[in-house]
Amino acid sequence: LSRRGFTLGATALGVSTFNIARARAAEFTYKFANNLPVSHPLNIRAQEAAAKIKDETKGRFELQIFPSSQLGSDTDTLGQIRNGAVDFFTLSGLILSTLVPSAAISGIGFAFDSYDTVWKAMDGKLGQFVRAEIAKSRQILALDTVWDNGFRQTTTSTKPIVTPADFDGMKLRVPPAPLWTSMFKAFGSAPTTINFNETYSALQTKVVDGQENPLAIIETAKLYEVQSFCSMTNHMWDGFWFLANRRNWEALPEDIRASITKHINAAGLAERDDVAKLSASLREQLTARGMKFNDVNANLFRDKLRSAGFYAEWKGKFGDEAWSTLEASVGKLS
Ligand code: X2X
Repeated sequence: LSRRGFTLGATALGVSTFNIARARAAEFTYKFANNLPVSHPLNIRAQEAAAKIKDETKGRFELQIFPSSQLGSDTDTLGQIRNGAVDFFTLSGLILSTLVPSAAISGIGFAFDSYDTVWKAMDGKLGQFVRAEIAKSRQILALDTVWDNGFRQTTTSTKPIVTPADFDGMKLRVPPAPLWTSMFKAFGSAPTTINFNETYSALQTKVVDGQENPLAIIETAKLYEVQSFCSMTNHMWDGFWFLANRRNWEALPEDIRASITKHINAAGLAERDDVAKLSASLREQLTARGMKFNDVNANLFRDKLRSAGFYAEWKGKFGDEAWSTLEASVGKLS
């Protein structure tokens, strides 16, 4: 790790055109990559945390934030956090499951009926279980606070999803993770995996007719510009693990690690509140932008998953330990 020398060298070459802030180089400059727009609460709270950490470490540590998949798609960035080219990365447990299979467990369809149940599980035994599995990878580790993405809703450019039959044959974008593809096949749709950074253009060019994401993303990523209907399917909860490259994390002095841990975890809790507030208020705002909303009977969709064998299949894939840890938090699932 020659990051320290590199940073000082780069600044020394900057001479007088650089502003004063740049003139005092941080001892450690670490990269945090994520897939969300700067206006999403995840980036707003991460920026606040970065400022607090810089302050508390007296400028020794600088967290450089790269929003909007600037360093690559989620699939690319997962490679970069593993090899240390990226230091921090927020990633859905479902996409992380391509490296740590049990990390997808929180995405089982209709597992959580409320945020209360989500945070009891993710801040409790289920979260501990997955965090330990992530640590076994040796390459990456997860900080304590899981950040919120939200309960996912379905948008389309063609027609609302009212009953499961409306999914029949529909071309939908899903994120690159086996659980997503499996779930949307079970609903009867024709899912295509597309990374988030290519989702807007896939919708715009009608490569796919729809997608599913929480309201905070539909708003901040401006998906309402290319989608007409929003069906409140609430088919799964999704959150972000705040991942660190282990080698780079362990290269930091203890006091800097403590400062990052404190401020990032607190920022994650604040972000949860922000997203919960947005998910309560955005329906009105997105309606004003022209989206047509409808509610669904979730039982019909859960029954469809059940009769397609979705729960039985994934119970077998995750195995008894993961499945019973989930059921201990949310009740019997299948
Ligand atoms: O890719 C998505 O749809 C997103 C932004 O919700 C995730 O990161 C899983």
